[in-house]
Amino acid sequence: MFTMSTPTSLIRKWLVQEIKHMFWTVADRRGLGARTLVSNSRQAQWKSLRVFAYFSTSSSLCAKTRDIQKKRDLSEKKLTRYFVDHRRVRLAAGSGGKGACTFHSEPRKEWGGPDGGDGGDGGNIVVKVNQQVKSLSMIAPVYRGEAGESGGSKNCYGRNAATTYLRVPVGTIVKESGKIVVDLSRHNQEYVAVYGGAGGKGNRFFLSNENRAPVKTVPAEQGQERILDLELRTMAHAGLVGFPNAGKSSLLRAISNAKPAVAAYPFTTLNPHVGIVQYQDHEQVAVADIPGIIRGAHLNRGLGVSFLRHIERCRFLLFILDLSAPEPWAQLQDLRFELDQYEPGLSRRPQAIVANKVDLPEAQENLAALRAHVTQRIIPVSALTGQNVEELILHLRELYDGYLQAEHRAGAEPVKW
Ligand SMILES: Nc1nc2c(ncn2[C@@H]2O[C@H](COP(=O)(O)OP(=O)(O)OP(=O)(O)O)[C@@H](O)[C@H]2O)c(=O)[nH]1
Ligand SMILES: [Mg+2]
Repeated sequence: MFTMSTPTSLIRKWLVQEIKHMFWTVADRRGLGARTLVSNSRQAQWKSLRVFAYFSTSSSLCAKTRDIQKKRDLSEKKLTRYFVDHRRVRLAAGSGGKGACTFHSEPRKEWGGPDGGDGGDGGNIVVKVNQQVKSLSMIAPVYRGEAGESGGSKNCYGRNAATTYLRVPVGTIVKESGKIVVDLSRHNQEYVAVYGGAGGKGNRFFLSNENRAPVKTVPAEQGQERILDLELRTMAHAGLVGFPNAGKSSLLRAISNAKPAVAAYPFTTLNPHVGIVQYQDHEQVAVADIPGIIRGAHLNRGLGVSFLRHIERCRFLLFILDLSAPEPWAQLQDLRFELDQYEPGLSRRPQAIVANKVDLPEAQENLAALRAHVTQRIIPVSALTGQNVEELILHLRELYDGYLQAEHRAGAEPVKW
């Protein structure tokens, strides 16, 4: 007898058959015959497991593909393409929306009066700090803010335009005509660079007892325009300064997790690198490694002194001297001279003198000569073998603690990582 449930059961049957058919087709395409699934032999059981491996994501057979692939480090040359520390931008904020001039009219209300709404304000352009951003390479040369919406009839006001954000790294300085306008040194800090134009007024705005049918509107304002220079000055507590090949990058590798390139030729480092030195009490000291400086760098010899802008913010300096070179004290004098040429007084910041490559045979003699010429404390280390690096790390902490105390005394908030 024909019952009501027959069509439903037929559809269910048909669906089950279709799914089975699809399953066997996939298994066959993968080269695994359907026989392998129904056979009782041990080998066939193993093969059937392999079939299920295609559909199971938790199987141990899939584990190999689940490994997170580590990105390869960028070479120093490629990094220069991505690391941009200066950009000139033209900013034009959005103009306001027009005010409307309309009159209300409907059956039995022919003289409904003025009902033109105001226009919306133009969008501002805001420079905002984001600590995820590491360079100014994503900054375009021109930015235009959104325009405000025009007003409409029936007292409809135009919408205000959204703000345009320029995301910049921590430590960006905004300059206009060579003068510093703002120093953006905190995460999420904002600077409204240009203001959008105010929206125009519709004729409803001018309705008064004296004038019941105004036709006057106020035109919208244009947005502000400015040309600004964005300059990145790397933020770190300590800066490594030294001649090329002195071992700055090797030392940063030895004391932190940073991996700047190390090689036996001068000017290996072309971009600043920041490494973090971790202490047991969870304090962290940021150390910046910059390209090497040579005698006459302020006359644009070598890579010049423009890189010194990256250690301008550093609270203390580490002078790295190469003990394998004769007269290492001459390196110290040259470095101090070049720093002062860039910014007078820069070489008098709290500092430590680090004599590197103490593992080399000629180093002991040069170290004794250096001690005879320099009265300040000298920390002999070997970045290659790790010899005496602890003393440097402890001294770095002393300098950091001194910086914290000085900031607290001045009532300022110290920069922390
Ligand atoms: N024997 C010895 N060699 C070292 C030591 N530290 C660095 N070197 C070697 O010195 C060479 C230069 O080292 P880098 O760390 O690239 O020097 P750098 O100061 O960063 O050089 P630039 O980036 O060119 O300014 C490399 O061949 C290092 O292996 C050390 O303590 N002992
Ligand atoms: Mg280097």
